[in-house]
Parts: sequence; structure tokens; C-alpha cells
Amino acid sequence: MKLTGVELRRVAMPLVAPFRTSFGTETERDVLLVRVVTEDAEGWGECVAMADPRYSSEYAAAAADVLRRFLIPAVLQQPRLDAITVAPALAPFKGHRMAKAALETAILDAELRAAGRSFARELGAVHDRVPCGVSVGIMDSIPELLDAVDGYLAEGYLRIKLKIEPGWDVEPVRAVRERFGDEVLLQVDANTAYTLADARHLARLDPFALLLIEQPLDEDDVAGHAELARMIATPVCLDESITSARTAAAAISLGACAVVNIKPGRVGGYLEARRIHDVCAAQGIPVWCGGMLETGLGRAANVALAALPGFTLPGDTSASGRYFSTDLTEPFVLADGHLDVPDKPGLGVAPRPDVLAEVTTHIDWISA
Ligand code: NPG
Repeated sequence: MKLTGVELRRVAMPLVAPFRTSFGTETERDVLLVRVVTEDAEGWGECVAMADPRYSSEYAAAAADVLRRFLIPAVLQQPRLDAITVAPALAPFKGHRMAKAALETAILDAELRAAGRSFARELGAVHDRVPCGVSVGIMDSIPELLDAVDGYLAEGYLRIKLKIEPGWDVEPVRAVRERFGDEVLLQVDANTAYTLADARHLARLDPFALLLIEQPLDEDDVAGHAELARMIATPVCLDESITSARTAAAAISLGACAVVNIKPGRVGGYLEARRIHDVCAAQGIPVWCGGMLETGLGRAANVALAALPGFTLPGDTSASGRYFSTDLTEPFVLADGHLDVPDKPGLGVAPRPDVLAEVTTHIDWISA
């Protein structure tokens, strides 16, 4: 594949409602898009880095900078470029997995569009629709939370994830269980807000039969998660701590997680995400696809990944309407709690030109 150039485009997409987590509140999605242009096709990648480095060390402006300065020049120098050569070409540059993932995704998309093959087919998907959960932010009050959960269940979401933090954990979980019953698939996500000293407090979640507790401790504290897993009954799931197939294998062998959240952006791309799926499947560890408030572009690829056989839990792959009143692509719509897996070449979706023009805040073009 021969690249003509790469576009870095920033878009600003207002969220339908503020989304509060233990690390901050998002009201707008400030997204970096990567568009690669080749002789036969173009391809899109959505960078999941947020505007601020609060979920992880990466942030959108830094991703654009590292892409412009180092990553794009490195792929432009490749004599034989295709998606599988991207990660090795970028390996000399440490970290910046979200930036690397966006570039690899755009190149994979261009390659698959040219070959007429879908992401789902390429990754090894075995389903044509995937069950969907929804992530519910921290609210100002329990009644407000119950209203939000009620609305999502009425829309058909098959699993509820509650964001938690110290001071907003046992009571909201109890309230949701009391109001909606034990049949609702329910899990919680702490985004690193606790320490091992909170183990006895977190054990108070045990009676609520949660599917899992996600990333209670610091991302570096894999040993702490293993310790915690021995002290509480709720299965521990890791998100931020899992950065590669290697770290996934190590966390599993330490007993630090019984479930893994796979986010392709966090691990450097869809090819590494598939390796993590394979490692987990070999160890009998269920996985599910995380979400980073993606537009329809990132969502298309996530839904394809979530259709692999080891994704046995509903993911944070919600419908477009949960995030945006107008999505960049044709909207993903929930049907019977599921989203259809795109089957057209590449991502199978493209930005709508009028919407794209409307939300774009900056464009940079890097020629080959
Ligand atoms: O549905 O895309 C979604 C959001 C799912 O809760 C979600 N994402 O920690 O997993 C997370 C969280 C997140 C949101 C992380 C925003 C970073 C930024």
C-alpha cells in the first residue's frame, strides 16, 4: 500500500448529557480523527484519547503531536506498508498507544476497503449482532440515577454499569438492585478511585451479585488487585492496567483479574486487542468491549471486535443516541438490546460530509 498522505482532524461533538466518572465530567467529545489516503482507498481511525490526561496519560493534543512528529513519518518511510507492519514500525516510540491505535486502524481500514473485506471478517467475528450494555455516570442524587437506569432499561440495554467512587458506591448499587431486581445484569466501574485499604468497604458490594467490579485500584497496582480479589466475592475486572497481551497474560497468572475489559485504543489497536482476546480465551477469562464515548467510526470497529467468540459479556457498545444527538456516521440504533455488526468493506461506515464539516475544528495534512 502506498500512502499519499495523512489527515489529522479535530472534531468537537457535544454529548447529549454530561458524563461524570471518578476522574472528571465530560460534556463534549473532543475527538482526533486520522484519515489516511492511498492510491486506491482512504481509511479512518478514531483516536480515543480525551481532551485531558485524566483517564490515562494520553490526551488528544499530545496524540496529534506525536502522530505528526514521529508516528506518521515512521509509517511514511515503510517500504512495504500494510496494517500488520504498523505496530513494528511504531515500536521504537514508547507508549502513545491511543495515537498508534488510531493510525493502525486507519491503515487497516484503507487496506480492507481496497480488498472489499470487513473489519468483522478480518478480526474473526462469529456473530452478526452484539448484545449491548450502557455505562451510567455518577449522578447528583439516587432518584436521578434511578430515572437514568429506568430509561436505559426501557430502551432495551441488556446490562447496566454504574460508575462509582468513594461516597457513591454501596448506596447507588443497593438502590438499583432494590428498584430493578436481581435479574438485571449489573456491574460497577471505579476508574482507579480506591486503594487496597478500602477492601473491607468494597466487600460490602458482595451481597449484590455484581457481574464484576472494574479497575478499583491504581493502574500500576496489579499485585494489589490480586490481593483484593482474594478479599472480596465480586469478580475483579481490569481496564486501565491492561495495556497489551503481555500485561493481560501476567495479570491473569497473578490472579489479578477474572474478567478483562478490552479497549483497542488503550492497547495500541485492534490487532493487539485480538491478541488479548486470544490470550483470555485460552485461559478461560471472559472479555467484553469497553467504550470511550466513540463516534460511529470508532463504534463500528468496536462492534466488529465485540463479535469475536470470547466476548461473552455485553460491552459498553451503546447506540449513537446514548452519546450524540447527531453522530458523525449513520447512527447505530439499538434493536432488541443489540447493535448490528457492520458487514461492508473496512469499517463499513463513513463520516457524513455535512456533519463532519459542521463539527470540525482543525485540519492538518501531512503529505507523503
Ligand atoms: O459508553 O463509551 C461509553 C463509555 C463507557 O464508561 C465508559 N467509559 O472508564 O470505561 C471507562 C469510561 C471512560 C469514559 C473512560 C470516558 C474515559 C473517558
